[in-house]
Amino acid sequence: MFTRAIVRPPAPSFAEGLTTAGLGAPDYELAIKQHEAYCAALERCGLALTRLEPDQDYPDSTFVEDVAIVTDAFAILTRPGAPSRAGEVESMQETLANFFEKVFEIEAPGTLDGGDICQAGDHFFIGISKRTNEAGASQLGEFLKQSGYASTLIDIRKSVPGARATGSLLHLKSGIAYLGDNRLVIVESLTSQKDFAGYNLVRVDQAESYAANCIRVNNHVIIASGYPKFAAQLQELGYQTIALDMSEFRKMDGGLSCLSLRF
Ligand code: CIR
Repeated sequence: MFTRAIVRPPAPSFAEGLTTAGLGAPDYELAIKQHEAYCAALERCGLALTRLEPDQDYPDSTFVEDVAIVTDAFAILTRPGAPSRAGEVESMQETLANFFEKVFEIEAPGTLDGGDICQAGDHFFIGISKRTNEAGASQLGEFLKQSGYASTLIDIRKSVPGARATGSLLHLKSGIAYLGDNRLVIVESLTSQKDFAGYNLVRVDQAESYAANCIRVNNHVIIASGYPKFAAQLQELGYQTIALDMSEFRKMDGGLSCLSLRF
């Protein structure tokens, strides 16, 4: 069960952040409304929120998930792969110190974005991507091992033989989400990865790939609205879902998991 989450509303500079989506500039007022709805959904799931101040200097800083990994035992400050996001770590360090006795750090030459890290029970999948390199992944793997967690690297830069190229995924969690109960939500392009073979897979229709970035929060799964097939799949499996409009965050390559650190 999660009890807390850290969030940061977008700043007025939000539209100046990094994006490859090609969906146009986000509407700031609408992004704020969507972020408020996101916070309300987390509270409905029973979480107490720590709301950080918007940070005008860092347009991508609303995507707090990328700057830290939080586990039951400790937190890790990342070293974001995008230079424009490096400075987001400092204020997160102060925040995490309020909640965690042990806060480790990824160090140069390692780079790592939290969006590439997917915890599935005692196992962590670490995506190697445009943002997370081998050095960052191996530092994280060591921290995890010391605390009794296993980890596997998943290279999302290469296409898997026989599968569609995964090159369009920004982060590993753009393509997978762990729901608990050995169940993994997964985009088509990753289904043939042998590392996921032992899981019950909820395959996301290719036309609904964005929906794969969902979050299980206690008794609910929070999903992006507008993906009816996926919503039906989850409901059929017995999950209670909360659907949120993510349009403005999608324009900046962001999804549901990116907007909070949950612990
Ligand atoms: C970026 O490119 O860093 C942001 N515009 C989007 C980050 C999304 N984060 C995530 O998927 N964990």
